[in-house]
Amino acid sequence: MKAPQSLDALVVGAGFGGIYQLKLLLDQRLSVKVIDIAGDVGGTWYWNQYPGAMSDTESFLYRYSWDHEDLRNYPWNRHYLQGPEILAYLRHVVKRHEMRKHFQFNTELTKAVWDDSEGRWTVETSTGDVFKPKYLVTALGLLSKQNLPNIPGLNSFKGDIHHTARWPKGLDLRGKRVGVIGNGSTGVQVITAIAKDVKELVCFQRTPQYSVPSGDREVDPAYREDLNEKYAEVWAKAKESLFAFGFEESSRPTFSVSDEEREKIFEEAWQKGGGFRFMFWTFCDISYDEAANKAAADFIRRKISEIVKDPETARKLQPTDYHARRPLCDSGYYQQFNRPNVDLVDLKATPIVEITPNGIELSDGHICELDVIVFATGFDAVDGNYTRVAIQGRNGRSLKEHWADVGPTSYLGISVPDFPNMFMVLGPNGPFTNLPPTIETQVEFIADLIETAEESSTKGELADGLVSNGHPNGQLNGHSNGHVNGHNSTQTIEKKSGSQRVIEATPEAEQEWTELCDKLSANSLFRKTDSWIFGSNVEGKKPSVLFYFGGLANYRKALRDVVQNGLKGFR
Ligand code: FAD
Ligand code: NA7
Repeated sequence: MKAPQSLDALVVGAGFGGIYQLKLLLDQRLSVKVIDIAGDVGGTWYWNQYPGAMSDTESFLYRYSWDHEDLRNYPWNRHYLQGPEILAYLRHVVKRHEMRKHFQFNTELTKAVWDDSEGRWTVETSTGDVFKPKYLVTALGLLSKQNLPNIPGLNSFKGDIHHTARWPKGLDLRGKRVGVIGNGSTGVQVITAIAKDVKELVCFQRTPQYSVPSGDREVDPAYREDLNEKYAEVWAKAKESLFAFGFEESSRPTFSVSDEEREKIFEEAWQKGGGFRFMFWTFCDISYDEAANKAAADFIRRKISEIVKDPETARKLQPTDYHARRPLCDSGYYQQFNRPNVDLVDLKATPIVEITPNGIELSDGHICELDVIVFATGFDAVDGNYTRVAIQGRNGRSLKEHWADVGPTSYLGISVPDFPNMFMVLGPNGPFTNLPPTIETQVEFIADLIETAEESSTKGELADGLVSNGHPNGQLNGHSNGHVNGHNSTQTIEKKSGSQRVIEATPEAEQEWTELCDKLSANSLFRKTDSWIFGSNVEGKKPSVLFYFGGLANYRKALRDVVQNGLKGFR
């Protein structure tokens, strides 16, 4: 084992979250390192290099808001960003802010143990490096641990098998017989991208999904100029909305308008494009009212039957359950099924029996002969990356044990009692939104917590408020909202022997937050529909509440409330 390296903070994960956390902690002049299993920065976009990988958040909000100059000058030419463009953007940010030397790649956190007497974490890694940080920030990503179903015969296949989240560079599928298992957001993207190039494409679909056009198109220079003028306002508005997708969420119930008007509104959303827009800009009740949901679902089903020429294929592609999974959008998904080289297998009618050396055998005895099998089968989302490694808090109790009975819990999606000075970015029960604005919100809050602990440690007294020092990025210090200065803070940060202070959520705060998240999702049709959003996509995983459904604006209000009330809920 190598000699332990002492650090102020260790950040794990080099995606959107880890990069910004590094930036803010360096600004505080702390000694910080970021480690990642990956070979470079990028997180999601380093791993997901499959053809068609695209963010379906519009380009102007799938980036950082804090570098105002870069926000206006960095080029993007289309309304949506392709995976490689996002990767290039994140590399650019790291270079522009001279952060590269602080990253260590090809390094996995395998174990982290809290030591109460030292007031530090001991972090072990796959490279044998040992780090001893005061603060451990885990930005492990909520969609990053792959879900690879254990289908009998998997290892017998003579061709190539790839999961979309581990796509090999330069893989050429031209002229190949390709099978894609899965038709979520990823499956829809990869199928749409490769259909025209491969010899044969067999799409193995278990549950049909609702998808609407993305509306991707080139950006008009006048649009960009206008946006550049208003960028600050646009971001402020997004952060004070529910989902932060850059449109105003509707407050109009589905049946408050006539049938004709409703059809017109759905059609307008279909033409504009965007899955979240279709669900939340049109009407306010699609996600929780059964009749409203059916109206939206019927509209999309009609569109599918108009687009897909073969009526039997169209029938198979039409979902029958609620439109209540992560809303999808595409660049011509249903159209691909009009190609003569594209076939659809309905796995509910003919399930996979096994993978054979030459392909996939179905329950009716038919073998689909294939050269390549693509698993677009998603992720063990949210807590998957946390329970896979050994993170031990006080008394040697692991996070996995802490979450064993009730499911993954936290306070604010950030902190867990008995895991002191550990802060999660996008941990369980954080907001369900377009993610960069939520990531920024959490990263800034975490930076402010650490700054407070540091200040109080050096001064030997409590800082005069979590964010009262004019932190240039502090989202809660009045920089972006002007409301909170934290001067009434009477926070109770534990003082360790020596001068190190320790912050963690209280058990009561964790319980209250968990109950709130449970309550907020209780009436949602999303909860009644199996998907990764409630942890019901992975075999053997217990479904549970994994998100705060109150929206980003309310989440930010909750954080301000924490600050104004003396770090309420933290010990
Ligand atoms: P990630 O980008 O996932 O980075 C986490 C990093 O942690 C990874 O690099 C991983 O290797 C590393 N890591 C994990 N465990 C360890 C460990 N034990 N040791 C060392 N390193 C570790 N979100 C949106 O808001 N809009 C979209 O349109 C959108 N599209 C998406 C499309 C795809 C295909 C996928 C997979 C996700 C999409 N997302 C989207 C979600 C996306 O994950 C987030 O937007 C964002 O990239 C998350 O950033 P992050 O830094 O939190 O995590
Ligand atoms: P998703 O949305 O979880 O989709 C996974 C797909 O894989 C879905 O169609 C699943 O069918 C299918 N699947 C999973 N396991 C199997 C097995 N064993 N057999 C057949 N089919 C299977 O993951 P994505 O990667 O598409 O998207 C995840 C998020 O990443 C997305 O929401 C964006 O935010 C980015 P099922 O529906 O379970 O019947």
